[in-house]
Amino acid sequence: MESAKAHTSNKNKEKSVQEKESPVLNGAGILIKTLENLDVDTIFGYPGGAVLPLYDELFDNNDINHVLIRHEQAGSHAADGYARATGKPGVVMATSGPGGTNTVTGIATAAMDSIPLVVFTGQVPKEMIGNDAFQEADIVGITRPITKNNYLVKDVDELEQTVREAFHVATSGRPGPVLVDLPKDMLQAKGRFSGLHKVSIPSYNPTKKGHFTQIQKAAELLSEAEKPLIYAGGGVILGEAWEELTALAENHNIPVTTTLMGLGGFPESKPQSLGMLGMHGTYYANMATTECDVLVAVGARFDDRVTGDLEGFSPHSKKIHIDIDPTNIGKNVEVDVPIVGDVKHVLPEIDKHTEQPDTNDWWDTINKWKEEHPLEVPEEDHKIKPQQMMESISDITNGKAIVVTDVGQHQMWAAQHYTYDYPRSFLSSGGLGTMGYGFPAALGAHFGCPDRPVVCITGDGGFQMTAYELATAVEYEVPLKIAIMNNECLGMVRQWQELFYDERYSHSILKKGNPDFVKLAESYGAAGFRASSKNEMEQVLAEAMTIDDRPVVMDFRVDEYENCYPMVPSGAALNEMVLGDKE
Ligand SMILES: Cc1ncc(C[n+]2csc(CCOP(=O)(O)OP(=O)(O)O)c2C)c(N)n1
Repeated sequence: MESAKAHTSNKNKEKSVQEKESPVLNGAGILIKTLENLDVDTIFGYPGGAVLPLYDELFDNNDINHVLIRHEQAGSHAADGYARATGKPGVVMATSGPGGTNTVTGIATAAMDSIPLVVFTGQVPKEMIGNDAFQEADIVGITRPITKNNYLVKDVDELEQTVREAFHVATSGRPGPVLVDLPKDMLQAKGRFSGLHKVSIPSYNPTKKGHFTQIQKAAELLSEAEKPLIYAGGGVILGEAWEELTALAENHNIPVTTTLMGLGGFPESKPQSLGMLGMHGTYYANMATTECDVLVAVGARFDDRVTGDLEGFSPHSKKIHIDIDPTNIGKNVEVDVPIVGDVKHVLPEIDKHTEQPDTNDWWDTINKWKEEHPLEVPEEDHKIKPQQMMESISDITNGKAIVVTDVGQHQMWAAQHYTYDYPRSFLSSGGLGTMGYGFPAALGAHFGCPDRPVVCITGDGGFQMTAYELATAVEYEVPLKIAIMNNECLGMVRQWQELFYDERYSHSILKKGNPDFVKLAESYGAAGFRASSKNEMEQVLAEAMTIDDRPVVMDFRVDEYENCYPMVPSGAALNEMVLGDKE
């Protein structure tokens, strides 16, 4: 056995070896080295006084690509788009005060959709905190409710470990945003970079394996089901469980409906796919949810846009809920079989123990619903119909693009009328519903996946919230395709005002104030096109696809009175859908 003395001397030796090998750097240097060590390849950031030491480190750094965005809100959305497209955490850098507060909408957006972000903010020097110093904001306090965790690093010797912990927390369990606040004097102080990878947080240990008895109960319920349905959410994509989900559905011929966040988690070309459920879900997905006898919720959270009126939500079913976050289970809807665990581990276990349920009659019913009420695409040429626009984009990209949307009617048409066969291909702000998200998130998706075509579907309202990022897209020669569904109004607001407020269009018409989007694009050095008919639109799309050295803005003039259906009115049950204007 090693004596206490020998142990101490070994430890001292280890320490001195480590000290010899670990370089003395300032805090800024330690942070950048740690990021390199964690394989961070891209940062979306904007400089300012408090983070100047960091920007000085970045000046001659060739390993990390710093993308100079034009507004920190856009930076946080870009990092979010990068994270959703790649599965890696998105990284943001902003200065103290307004830099930090500008990231707040992006952090809240990421928190609602469980997206891993690590946001670094500058802070005033430690002794000035609390003095209302120039550009001081309590960003840790401000972001506490919208981050998974956040830190104020006071001691340079704790910086490296804190950064490693921040990445670990952001990416493990149910992912989410983490913020690290960095006082300027700490960034200037000297310390050592160890390069040691270990992170251990005893109080934080997400459960991965589901409980065996619960898995057996779920498999039994599924085996005996006559009308089973899988309801798959964003957790399938976050947990990289798309293959496991496809295997379960195909092996037992179980229909699958996905949430907005889950689109692409199950290939929509497969016969088991019912498309999206919820407020603008397909008729057959919503009917199947209402009529099923066993509902398997996989990485989904029974969000109100999915359930409609809770009283009428899937009233006849036994419910199985698989989620890595125990606080999600039983929150909105009572379930019969809760399974806390990683969907990637749990799904194959359920698959293994499930016997083939008899679903022939169930499929007859579903196929009848599909025939009776498919998603409709109006055929017209003198005006562009939004549904046509999405089908044309789906065709021209062979369903292989990363589609990034803003929020509104176009978001729902983009969800309905593009065939999502691949994960990480539909990026949208689901939980927070953040207008202005789409374009910068699409930029971020491009930086994460430069070889995949990225198409941003946006509204004339939402695009104007972050259109200034055209500067970034032009500077970095990003060949992003931006398709504006231009209905000259805040379409989703107008639709609700038409249907529920007696057509009193209060402050939702944009006509006069809209810019000339073609000239706007050209003024930044981007390409700009306009189309007003289906034929013109298809020509513009074909030309846009050939441009590979700059962004393309396409101003598609769509029918301003088109409404997005099916629609479950707020407060109604899922099967109480309005199917069209004629009703
Ligand atoms: C930041 C923000 N402000 C307001 C809203 C409320 N809102 C939801 S949809 C919508 C209209 C969006 O209009 P547009 O971008 O033109 O898209 P369209 O609905 O016409 O497709 C509004 C104002 C929001 N979601 N986000």
